[in-house]
Amino acid sequence: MDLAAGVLGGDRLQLARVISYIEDDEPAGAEALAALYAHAGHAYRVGVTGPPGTGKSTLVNRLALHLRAQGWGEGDSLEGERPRVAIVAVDPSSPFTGGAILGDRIRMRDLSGDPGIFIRSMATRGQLGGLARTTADVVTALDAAGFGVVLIETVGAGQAEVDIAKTAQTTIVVDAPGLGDDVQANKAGILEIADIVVVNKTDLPGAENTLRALRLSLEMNAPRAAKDVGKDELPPEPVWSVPVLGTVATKGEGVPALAQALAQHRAFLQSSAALQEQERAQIRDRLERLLAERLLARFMSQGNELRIEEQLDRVLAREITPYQAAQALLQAEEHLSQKR
Ligand SMILES: Nc1nc2c(ncn2[C@@H]2O[C@H](COP(=O)(O)OP(=O)(O)OP(=O)(O)O)[C@@H](O)[C@H]2O)c(=O)[nH]1
Ligand SMILES: [Mg+2]
Repeated sequence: MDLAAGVLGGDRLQLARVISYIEDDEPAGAEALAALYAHAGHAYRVGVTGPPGTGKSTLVNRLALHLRAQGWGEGDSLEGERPRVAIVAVDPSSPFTGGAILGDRIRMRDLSGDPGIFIRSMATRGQLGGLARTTADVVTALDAAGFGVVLIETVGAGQAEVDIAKTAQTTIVVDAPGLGDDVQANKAGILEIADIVVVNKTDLPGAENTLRALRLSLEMNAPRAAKDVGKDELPPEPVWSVPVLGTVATKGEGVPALAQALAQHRAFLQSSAALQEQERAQIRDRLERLLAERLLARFMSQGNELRIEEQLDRVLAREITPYQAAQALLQAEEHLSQKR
């Protein structure tokens, strides 16, 4: 049984199996990935993130339905294309309960039966760093399986979301009115990763305020405007100005406009060199993480566990700083490897 061939041939069961192997860190997962990697790189990867409960799952659900039924919308190069859509819901905050699971059930009801849609939800197993890596691998498998769009939903507003968003080409940050200042997306700093901002639940009171506040913070943090670029310099790079869109996901309102904004952002990426640069930066980031992980694992396996404990004791006693401890450990390691 060749798993990779099954995935490439459109076998959903084999695809689900490969994803499970990837999640469980089974060698069969790595083996399938190695065979699938060359076939990936065609999907449009879209991250959807934001504070809990803002309606991300509902929105993703509607967006998937819209793309399947109507495609991207008018006025762009992607017009008429009705992509197959894969949804990956990642829930770093709550392994057992929470929105990903609930959202999944709603999706099952609305989206099941369409072979052009594939849904997978993933809960935390182990570290968040591991989750970001697993997500990237799952997305690769879906990409190789021929899904034209992969929507990656993450809950929350922390580093895990930022890391997972690094897998995406376009990142949508979903906010909602009435969350209170402490959870508002702009306060949490995730606006920085947004290519498109959505204020969902605009049927609720306070929507206008939220829209206005977000537009204002984006304006203040906007990259230098074209007018600031010196006249003698090279022509200015095209600048993407982040749109702030209102939606009512439960009714599908604003979803066509969101699909169009996505198509526009993708066209923007393709027209500039941004897409290739982004791809290279994302792969570099992954490579460095893997290297760091493996170097640390190797370091640990060479009997350094005890030495680390010793250094830890000294740092705890404030005899040395963590920097000095790391330095001492590296020196001991170099000394040993010279003797080996
Ligand atoms: N009034 C209103 N309610 C909405 C809208 N969109 C979603 N909801 C409701 O908001 C609640 C949360 O929706 P979800 O789609 O699960 O939100 P989420 O952001 O995926 O939630 P987590 O994954 O738990 O962070 C549900 O009860 C939805 O029915 C909307 O546009 N207006
Ligand atoms: Mg959700």
